[in-house]
This record gives sequence, C-alpha cells and structure tokens, in this order.
Amino acid sequence: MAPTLYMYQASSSVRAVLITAKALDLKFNEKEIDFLHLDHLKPEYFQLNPQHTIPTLVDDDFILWDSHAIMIYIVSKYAKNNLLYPEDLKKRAVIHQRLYFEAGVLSVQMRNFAFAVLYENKTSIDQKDKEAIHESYGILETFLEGKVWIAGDSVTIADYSLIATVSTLNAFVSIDTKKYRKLSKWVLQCENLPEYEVNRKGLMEVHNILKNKLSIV
Ligand SMILES: N[C@@H](CCC(=O)N[C@@H](CS)C(=O)NCC(=O)O)C(=O)O
Repeated sequence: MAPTLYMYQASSSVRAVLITAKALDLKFNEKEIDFLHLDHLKPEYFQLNPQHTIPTLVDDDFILWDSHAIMIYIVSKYAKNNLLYPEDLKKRAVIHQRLYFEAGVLSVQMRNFAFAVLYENKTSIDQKDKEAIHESYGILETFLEGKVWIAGDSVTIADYSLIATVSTLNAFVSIDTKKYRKLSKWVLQCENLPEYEVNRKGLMEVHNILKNKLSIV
C-alpha cells in the first residue's frame, strides 16, 4: 500500500518531500491538512504527531515526521540506486550537514518572518530577518564553491531540501544574482529538474498567502 503523507502544499518541508518522492516515482496517499485553519492542532493529528508539524508520513504502522528524516527514509526504502543519498561516508556526511543547515538555520529564518506576517499582522519583513537571510545566501554560496550541486557533483536530497526553502525565501527576499552567482545558477539548475515541477504549486500558494499580507511584495 502507498505510504500516506499528511501535508500542506505551501509548506516548504512538505515540498521537499514531494520533490524527493517525484524523483523516486513514489506515489503517496496524500492527506491535506488545513494548516491555516489549524487542523494540525486537532487531537487526531496530535495522536499521530505530538510535535504537530507537517509533513508526517505513515507507512503501514510506521509513523515518521520531520521532512529530513522522511526524505532519508523514503530514499533508503524506495530508491533504485544510491545516487540521491550516496553510501560514501564523507559524501553522506556533507549531505547531512546541508540538511541540518536547512533544519537549524534556513527554515528557522523562514518561519520567523512567515509567522510574523501570518500571526502578528506584520506588513513587512523585519530588517534583522532580511539580514539573516542574506547572510544565509552567502553561506549557501560557499557550499557551492567547487561544486555543481549543493553537496557535490550530482543531485542529492540536500538539493531537494534546500531548494524548497530557498525558492520560498527568494520570493520574498531576492537573491542578489551578481553577488551570489553560484547560488543563482544552482537555483536555475534546480528549477530545470523534472522533479522540481511539484514545488511550483505550493510555492505559488505560499506566495499568494503572504503577498496578500505584505505591502512590499
Ligand atoms: N523540521 C520540520 C519542520 C516542519 C514544520 O515546522 N512545518 C510547519 C509547516 S511549514 C509546521 O508544521 N508548523 C506547525 C507547528 O509547528 O505547529 C520538518 O522539516 O518537517
């Protein structure tokens, strides 16, 4: 039976998992959670995931949340080869470092401004939030030093995780294409991947949701 994914298209964490699944040709039984109406805070969802984050995966009797953990799980279980998540110790270590950067830095920066706009009625992105995002763009630029993709010379789940968030941040705090040439090129490369297609709908959704509240976009 196909695994079930509890999801909300606009979420970058969800989109990272959807891009990975698309690359694996894996179909989910998709269950949309109405995030804006706080369905993720309902008792039924708490029972599934006490941390009440989206996405959550249910594969038979196995329940897993956190996009990074889900991506590693589906790639380990369903990939026909190890290209997206190489077994080589050092390659894998770099992928993990990039995933932790997404989890611990980038997605926190995105959450800071998105929540301020959604729940604190801010109509512009705070200067300090913008500066933090620009600093992250600079760090991502260094990740790409001497590399074609974010963790090496071929596409991995680190690209999928990061592009879902970077594409969202870029819609609100533009990447300076002259300053961050490698990063800009990498974004284009990702956009040209066939699996990137599934990022577009949710990206448009989050853009529309936040754009209506922001006076500057
Ligand atoms: N590290 C988690 C973050 C997931 C996350 O925070 N998702 C947001 C939606 S984009 C969420 O569920 N927020 C609701 C909450 O934290 O209550 C992941 O990668 O899955």
